[in-house]
Amino acid sequence: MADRPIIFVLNGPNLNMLGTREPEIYGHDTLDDIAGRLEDRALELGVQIDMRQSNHEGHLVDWIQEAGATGARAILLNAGAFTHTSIAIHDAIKGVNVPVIEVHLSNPHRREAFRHISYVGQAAKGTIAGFGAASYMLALDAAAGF
Ligand code: DHK
Repeated sequence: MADRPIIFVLNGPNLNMLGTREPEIYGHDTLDDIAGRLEDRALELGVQIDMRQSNHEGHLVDWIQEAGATGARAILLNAGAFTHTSIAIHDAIKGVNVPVIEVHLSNPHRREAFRHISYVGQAAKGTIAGFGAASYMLALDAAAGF
């Protein structure tokens, strides 16, 4: 249904490797598994998701701008390691009038010190982290209420 509000679900570097990448940290679900569950939940919530992944920082900037230009309801953003490095993504979030929920499978604050800084979190409306694939589901439930 074309008129359901669109929620972008943007995923950064190495998240295409979910399922086999450090499963003790990121779990066994693939990104496609997560997308399937989000699609089902989106139907129940009366929204639709547009889920994407890229290993390239500029793609994430482009997609955040696109979400703004097309009037997306919200963005769920797991920027992967760019979370901790990217002022460009921080600025892109600030530059659009779309609420962003920062999402992480793991809890970066329990991990290495270099993950304790989040340029995404400093621009986002809120953060959900540490619940594995359920972090995405919790974020979708929150975003559907915006
Ligand atoms: C994913 C990554 O790829 C890491 O670089 C972040 C995040 C944490 C996650 O838990 O989803 O530090």
